[in-house]
Amino acid sequence: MTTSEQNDGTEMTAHYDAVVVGAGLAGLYALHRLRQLGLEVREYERGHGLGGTWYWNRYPGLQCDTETLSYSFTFSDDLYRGWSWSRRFAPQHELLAYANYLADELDIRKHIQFDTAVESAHYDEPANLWRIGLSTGESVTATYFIAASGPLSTTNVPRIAGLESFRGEVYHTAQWPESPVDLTGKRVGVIGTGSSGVQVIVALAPKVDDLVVFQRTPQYITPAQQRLLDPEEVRERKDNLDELRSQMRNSSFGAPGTGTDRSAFEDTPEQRDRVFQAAWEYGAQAFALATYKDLTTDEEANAMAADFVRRKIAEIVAEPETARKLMPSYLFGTKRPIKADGYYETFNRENVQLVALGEEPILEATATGLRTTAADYELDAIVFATGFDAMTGTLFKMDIRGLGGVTLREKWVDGAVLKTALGIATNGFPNMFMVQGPQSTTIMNNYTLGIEINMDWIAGLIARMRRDGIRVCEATAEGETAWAENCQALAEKTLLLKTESWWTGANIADKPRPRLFQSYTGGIRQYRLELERSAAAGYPEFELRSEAGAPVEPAQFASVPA
Ligand code: NA7
Repeated sequence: MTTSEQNDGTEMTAHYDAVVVGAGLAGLYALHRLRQLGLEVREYERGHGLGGTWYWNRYPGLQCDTETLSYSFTFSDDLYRGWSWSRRFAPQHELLAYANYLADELDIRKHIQFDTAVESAHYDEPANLWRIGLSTGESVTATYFIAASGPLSTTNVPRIAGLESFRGEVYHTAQWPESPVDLTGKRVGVIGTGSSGVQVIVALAPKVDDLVVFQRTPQYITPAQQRLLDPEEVRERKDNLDELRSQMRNSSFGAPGTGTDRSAFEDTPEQRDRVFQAAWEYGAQAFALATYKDLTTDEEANAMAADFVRRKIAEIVAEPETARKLMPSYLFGTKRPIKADGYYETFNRENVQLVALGEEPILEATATGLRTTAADYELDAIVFATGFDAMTGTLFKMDIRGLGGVTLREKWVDGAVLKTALGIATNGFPNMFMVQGPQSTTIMNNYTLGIEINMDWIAGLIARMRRDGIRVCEATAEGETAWAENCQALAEKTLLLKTESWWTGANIADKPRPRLFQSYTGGIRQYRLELERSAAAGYPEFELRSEAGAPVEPAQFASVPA
C-alpha cells in the first residue's frame, strides 16, 4: 500500500495494486493468486466473517449441492489433502470452516477488511486507476479492480403488501441470523421452493408445529443421497489427485461422473426407467447429467426425464391433490436442478401444507400471517427462500463506472445487451476483472473449479501486463460481442431459453433484464480451452496499451516468454 495527498493537502488516500470485492471462495483465491504475483492487495468484505455464500446462508438444512470431494480447490495438493469433509455434501458449518481453513493456511486473512462494503468504483482515465468508495467512508485507489462479489449474493425479497404489519418473525434464507433461531413448536410459512427452500422445508418440518409451503413453481427434485464419506474413498481421491484434476478439468460440469454420451433414444422405455432409477438412487448430479446427453437439448428426451420424476411424485406423495400441485410442468433441467433427500415425503406429514400460488396468489401479509385469494394462513414466522438478484445484481448495486462515467447497468441493461469478453471483463471498464462473472461458467458448473480456471487466467494476464509495462487492459467491443454471441448461440442450442429462471434474470419482478444469456453454457472444459486459446493468441479479445498509450500488438505480446 502507498498513500498519497489529496489536492487540499490534508487527506491521504491508500493505494493498492489491486482491490478485490468479496471474501467468498472466489475472493479468497483471487487474493491468494494476486499476492503470489507480488501485488499489494486489499480485499473488502461486507460480512463480519469470510466465506461469502457459506457465511450468509446459515439456514437450517443447508448443504452444498455439489459433491464435496469435487467442491474443493485443487490448486494445491497440500491444501486438498489437509482438509477432510465429513459428508458427501458438506453442511454449512463445514463449508464455512473450509473457507476459514483456506484463509489461515494461505495466510491471507490480514489482507481482508471485514464489515466493509464497496459502494462505488470509478475508473479515473487520466490517472489510470480505480477510485473506490467504501461503506466506512474511506476511499482508496487501485490499479486493478477485481469483482469477486458472487453471482448469488444480493437477496431477492418480494414485495408483499402489509409485510411491515406482520407481528411474527421474518427471515430470508440468505440473511439468516448468526444467533440461534428456534422455530420449535411454531407455525412457519416458507415462501419459495428452490434449492434453499427445499432444504429448509425438509429441515424445519419435523421441528415446527405447522409448516405452510408457498410454492410458485413446482420443481423437479431428485434425491441428493447424502451420506457420510467413506474414509477409503477420501483416501483414494487424495492419493490420486492428478487423475481427479484431469477428470474435473476435462468434464463439462467439472466433477467426475457427471457426463454421458448416450442419447435417451438409444434405449427402450424399460431401459430408460432402469437408467433413471439408478441415477435416482445414486443421487448428486447423476439424474440431470449422467443419464442421457440430450435431456436439455431435445424436448422429447426431456419429457422422458420429466415424466419419470412426475411418476415418482405420484408414488411418494399420498394425497393426490397435493401430488398434483407438486407436479412440475416446465422443461426438466431448464431451472437449476435441485437435489434433496426426503422433499416429496415431507408432504405426507400431517403438519405440512402446500399452497400453490398459481391457484391462490398471496394478496397481503396481515398482523398474524399471510392472506391468499383463498385463505388466511396464521403464522408465527415467515421464511423467504426467494433466492437472489442473480449474476448482475451485486455488480449493479455497486456504483461501478468505467470510461466516461458510464455505469455497468447503463451499459448492460439500458444498452440492452449483456456483453463480456470471456465472462471476465467488459469494454469501457479497463483493468476491471470479474471472477465468475456473467457469461463465465458461474454456478452452472462446479463453482470452485470455475474460480480456479477463471482466476488463474486473470493472474496470468496481470503477470504479463506487469512484466511488459502494459498499463491498460480493456476488453474490445468486437471481443465482447463475439463472446456474448457465442454464449447466446450455445444457450440457443439447448432448451434453457424456453423457461424463465434466475439464469435468465426472470425471477425478479420488474428487473431490467439484459438481453443475451447470462452464463456460458459450453461447460468447464470448453471454457478452459477458450481461455487457453485466448492467452496463447495474445489475448485478442483485449486491447493492451503500454505506458505511452500505444496499443501493444498481440503477436509482440504473445512472444514474451511466460
Ligand atoms: P432460487 O433457486 O431462485 O429459488 C427461489 C424460489 O423462490 C423459487 O421457488 C421461486 O419461484 C420463489 N420465488 C421467487 N420470487 C417469488 C415470489 N415473488 N413469490 C413466490 N415465490 C417466489 O433460490 P435459492 O436460494 O433456492 O437457490 C439459489 C441457488 O443457490 C441454487 O440454484 C443453488 O445453486 C444454490 P420460481 O421458481 O421463480 O417461480
